[in-house]
Amino acid sequence: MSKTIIISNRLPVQLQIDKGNITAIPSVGGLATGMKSVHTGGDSLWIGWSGLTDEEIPEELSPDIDKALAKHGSSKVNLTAEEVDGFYYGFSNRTIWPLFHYFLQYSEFELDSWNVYRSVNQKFADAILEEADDNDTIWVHDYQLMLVPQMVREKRPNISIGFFLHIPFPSYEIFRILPWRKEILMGLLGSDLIGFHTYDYERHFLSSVRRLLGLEVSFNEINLEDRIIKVDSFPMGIDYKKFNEAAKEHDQKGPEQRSELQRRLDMHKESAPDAKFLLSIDRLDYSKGIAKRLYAFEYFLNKYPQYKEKVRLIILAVPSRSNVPQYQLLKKEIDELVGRINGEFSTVSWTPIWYFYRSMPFENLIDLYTSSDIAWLTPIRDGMNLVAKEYIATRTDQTGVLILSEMAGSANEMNESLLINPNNFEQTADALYEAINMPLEEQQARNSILQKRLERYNVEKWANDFMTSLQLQKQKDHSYKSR
Ligand code: ADQ
Repeated sequence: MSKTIIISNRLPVQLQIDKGNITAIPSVGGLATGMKSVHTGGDSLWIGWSGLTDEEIPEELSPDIDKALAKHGSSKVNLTAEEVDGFYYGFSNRTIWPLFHYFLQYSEFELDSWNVYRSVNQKFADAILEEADDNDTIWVHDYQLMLVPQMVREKRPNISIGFFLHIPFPSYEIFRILPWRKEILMGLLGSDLIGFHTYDYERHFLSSVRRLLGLEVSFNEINLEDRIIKVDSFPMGIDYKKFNEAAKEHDQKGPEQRSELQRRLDMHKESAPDAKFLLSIDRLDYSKGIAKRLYAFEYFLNKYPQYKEKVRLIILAVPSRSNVPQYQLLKKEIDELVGRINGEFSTVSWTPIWYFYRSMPFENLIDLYTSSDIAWLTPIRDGMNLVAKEYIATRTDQTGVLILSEMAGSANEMNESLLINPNNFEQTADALYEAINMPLEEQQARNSILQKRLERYNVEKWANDFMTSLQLQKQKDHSYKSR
């Protein structure tokens, strides 16, 4: 029987070792959340890093860890602290992440971390090669593993390999800056199918292939030696049912079943029924535009002072990559901005910003989504942005307004939201004004269209479309070769 091997930097579970006890907790983040519904059957294996370095895993516990992971259909790639440093914090998050999100000034080009990236990609490829049979299907995920497809292809010329990039693929003018641009392209071209969230990313990639490698590209197919590689866009959806049903259950909870957070939110609603909750949820990342959002909020309060004491901004920022200096600086900047704005505008009965710097359990995410009148998401660049989709899915009475940056991949499918340019504070402040004053019927009309679309193009459909396209591509490639 053939199997599917999913491969990503992190496994869908996170390990914690406490006094010899091993616990596995589900990971936070777009990919883990999205693939959960795909990786459920017994015929798939997920290979990735466990989140603990070799130094952190006591040797005697290693077999128990393997067993705990096997229960989740997972297998770990072992990485030393030095490898994690060069591969993950280094090349992935100090070179590729900023460059692909157009933050050129943050992008570092270190030969040493490139070398570690290459050798760690080889480790992942070796882990696949150990498990894979020729008729298996390999699905490689994301920017940390862009060399893996070619490394696997070298040893298994006929195996089926798909690659999906979860972040933007930048325009040729940006991508060409990378010293190892050809190696990255060749790494990706080991795949049979390369998927992106949007048509624009697909177009940028094809243009780089044409201009940097001089390869023949016809429509969305690339000819490389004796293979045809297909490039396509697959906008990732969410587990719509899970969010929608959780929100319905939430609606039915009596006061005693409500969480502490929900009770507090209710109390504030009761004391000021006209006040609006604005919500923003992101990993603490410069690409998410949290600082700009705070400046825009300050601008809004100055431009529309009648909304003082009438709006409250809830910021939920999930700690992320805190070993990378840019992220530490950003944390400091946001802490200071929140402090300054609250200091400037607070009254005895009103604090304009509630700021949580932590990960929250699913139940509390639902509390926040369902209690917020407006979701305000302003990434400077974002591959997709699933939070926007999750917010809409939880609006069971179809009220609520989504204000979304046009730089998020999801903006392409969410035209019924209020789309803004996050660098334009005037426009953003006006969108907030419009959202606060939008009639209920208009909110419902917009959200009912959005909900239908999200329900149809859910994450399961995304994964199935990708897998079907990969199979078709493989068949096409076989018949091309046997011509
Ligand atoms: P991320 O940058 O992590 O993903 P996003 O798509 O918004 O961004 O996904 C975040 C996920 O984490 C959401 O499912 C959300 O519910 C969850 N989450 C956020 N805050 C949380 C909190 N405080 N506690 C618990 N859970 C929280 C990357 C790309 C995106 C792309 C995804 C999927 O950067 O552009 O959409 O991959 O491809």
